[in-house]
Amino acid sequence: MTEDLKTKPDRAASGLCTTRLAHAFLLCVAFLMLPLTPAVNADEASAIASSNAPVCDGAAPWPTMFAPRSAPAETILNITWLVIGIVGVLGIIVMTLIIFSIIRYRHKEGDETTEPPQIYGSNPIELAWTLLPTLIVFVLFMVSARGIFEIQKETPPEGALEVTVVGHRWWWEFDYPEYGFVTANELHIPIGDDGTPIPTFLSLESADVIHSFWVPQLAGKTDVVPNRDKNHLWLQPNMAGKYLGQCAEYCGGAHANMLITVIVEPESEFKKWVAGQQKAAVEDPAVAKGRDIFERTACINCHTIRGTVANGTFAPDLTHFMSRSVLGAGAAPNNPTTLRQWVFDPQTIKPGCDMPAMKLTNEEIDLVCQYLETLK
Ligand code: HEC
Ligand SMILES: [Cu+2]
Repeated sequence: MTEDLKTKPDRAASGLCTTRLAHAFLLCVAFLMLPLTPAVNADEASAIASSNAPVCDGAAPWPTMFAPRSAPAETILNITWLVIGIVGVLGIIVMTLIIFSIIRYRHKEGDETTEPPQIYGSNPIELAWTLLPTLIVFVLFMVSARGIFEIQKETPPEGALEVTVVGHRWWWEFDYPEYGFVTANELHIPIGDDGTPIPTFLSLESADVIHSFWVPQLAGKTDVVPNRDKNHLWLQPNMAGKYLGQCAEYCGGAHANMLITVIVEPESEFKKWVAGQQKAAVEDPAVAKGRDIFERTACINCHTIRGTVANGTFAPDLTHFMSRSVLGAGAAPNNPTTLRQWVFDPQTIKPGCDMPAMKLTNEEIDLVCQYLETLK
């Protein structure tokens, strides 16, 4: 049998050799495209930043990694394009060869008895298509490794703002140790008034299960893991804006409503925001009744309002609750209607969340809401 076939290698050799050669040739082309991928460096990032005054809003209407506005996110996108480019070209080559082979070598009328020629390897070609893919994998490995070294920083960059992020089921706590306050769900970070990028260094931990902090326009995903050393993430936005993110690790019932809002704002505005957050809660005598109800109810076991008896840490700090644009980690916009609905029964806005309906009377709800609305 084999003898038979070996005697007629002509057609096979010519046909398959051309495809193999074509394969090898196209791999070379793909490989040569590698240097065309732009390298990333900090100068470029700041050049982009200074050409875009921070007043312009860099935020996309939905979370996307294809419109990076921060140094680490740019690095990630560049690597992504490189990988997509290489596997795309390889995919096209493979599909073309498959389609070509299907058509060219399909069964022919009157050819029932002969077996197709059996080919045995050619050393140079075997070598080529072993070495080239190895080389491509090596290049991808090196580029990714360089990216990882660039992105991962265990210590804060020079002049960075430091914030501790604590993932909770199902909301985010943001601690600003330098400034001595805690807030939730809306992270404020600065960019220079003239657009110069300012780094922010996040330390991430969890109060319960594994969550993942992901604001795709600003940086890659970083898991927050309970009972373990903190993970770190560094951001260096080059455009102001309100960026959206999402918990990216399934963490239970209300996971889909565990959103992140990052407000990148000019340093002068950021400083004003910080000063506002540092103050104790507003004490407006006009809403004393509502505050009374709040302070006599279990609210204070879960929530903190600085300057009152409420010092719970299980739930979001409400000291300056009205300075946030979102309610329940982005489950709803924060306005008097949604707030009233929330205090009546949070489960109607964020099913599965860890705040129970507090069973207050309508009058009590109105008074508590009037109080909460003064917490600017
Ligand atoms: C058993 C603990 C618990 C009690 C009691 C409780 N809450 Fe909450 N509350 C939570 C949790 C947990 C959240 C966060 C829910 C989420 O986003 O998943 C929350 C969220 C809120 C929010 C939205 C905060 C934000 O930044 O989005 C408000 C407002 C609020 N609670 C008001 C109240 C009031 C008023 C009371 C008392 C009438 C009360 N809570 C009682 C646990 C509690
Ligand atoms: Cu989560």
